[in-house]
Amino acid sequence: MVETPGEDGRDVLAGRNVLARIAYGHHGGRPTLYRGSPRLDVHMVAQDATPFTEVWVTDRPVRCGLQDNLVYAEDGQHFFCAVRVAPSGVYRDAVHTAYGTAFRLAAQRGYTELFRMWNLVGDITGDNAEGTEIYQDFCTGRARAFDDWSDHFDGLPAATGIGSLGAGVDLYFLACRPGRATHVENPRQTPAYRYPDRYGAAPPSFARATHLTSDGYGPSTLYVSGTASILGDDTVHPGDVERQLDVALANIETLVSRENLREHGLDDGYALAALDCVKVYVRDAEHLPAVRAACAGVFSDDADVAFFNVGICRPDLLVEIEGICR
Ligand code: 3EB
Repeated sequence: MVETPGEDGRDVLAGRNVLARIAYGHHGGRPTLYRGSPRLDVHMVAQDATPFTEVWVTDRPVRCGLQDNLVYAEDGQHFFCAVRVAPSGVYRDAVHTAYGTAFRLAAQRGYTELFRMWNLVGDITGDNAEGTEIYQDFCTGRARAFDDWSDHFDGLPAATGIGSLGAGVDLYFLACRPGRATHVENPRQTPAYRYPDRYGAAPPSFARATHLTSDGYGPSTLYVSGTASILGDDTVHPGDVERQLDVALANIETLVSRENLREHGLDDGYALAALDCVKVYVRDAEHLPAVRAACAGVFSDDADVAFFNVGICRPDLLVEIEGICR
């Protein structure tokens, strides 16, 4: 469902319709409608690095809408929504409202199965105006929205919570009709929603992965959340990017394995080499060459792998990885 477009920016890629575009580039901005689909520009790439556009496509006709800082699109089976939360001294109320508005729209239209979310947070480990870490401030607002809507949505979906180069928060997510999603945890890691409160007043609202059964067109798919060097709830190997990368990869390997998916009632199972649409987030630019080299030996030559030099949600985490198995 993800592709990298050509330069012509047409609405239809290889005969398919665009559900949404997310431009990982040199600047951010309000979400817009562009040639009949939502478009979100996120400031995730420094001036000297190459931008990258993520495109969600579908064979079904797409309808879309724009209201204030929110865009959405639907194809009858899938729902995409993006919201920009403007830079602010304190984020929890604005994030609560942004997620609440988006959840209401998804629920009203019958897309009650959330399956993948991204949260791009400016100055993620910096302090807000009250001296609380911005990531923790964000998590509080998000948790309140999930709490409000827990009767409408079943469980927490796969997610990424990562730094951006801009200010403010960009969030986007995908949902579908009920009955297709299974949320997956990792035996090597404490579920994030059960992290102890020393990591923040409200725990992060996400699952380690979400499995989506086929809608009758494409294959079934496993969406792997942002995964870092965390065992239980502890960061391991602070200061050592290569060992952190090994732990993150081992976490994903266990997460996507047949053995773990069977524990969740699923038939599938994947190897690391099946991971595609990979995003690798690296905190320190000096670590990029080593991380790129190590990843080249792990992911398939056919996989799309994008690298980003951005903040990560704990100051001691140096690298984080997400992807999709089909
Ligand atoms: C972690 O495992 C690392 O807040 O949505 C990974 C994926 C992380 C998603 C989120 C945070 C989020 O806790 C950080």
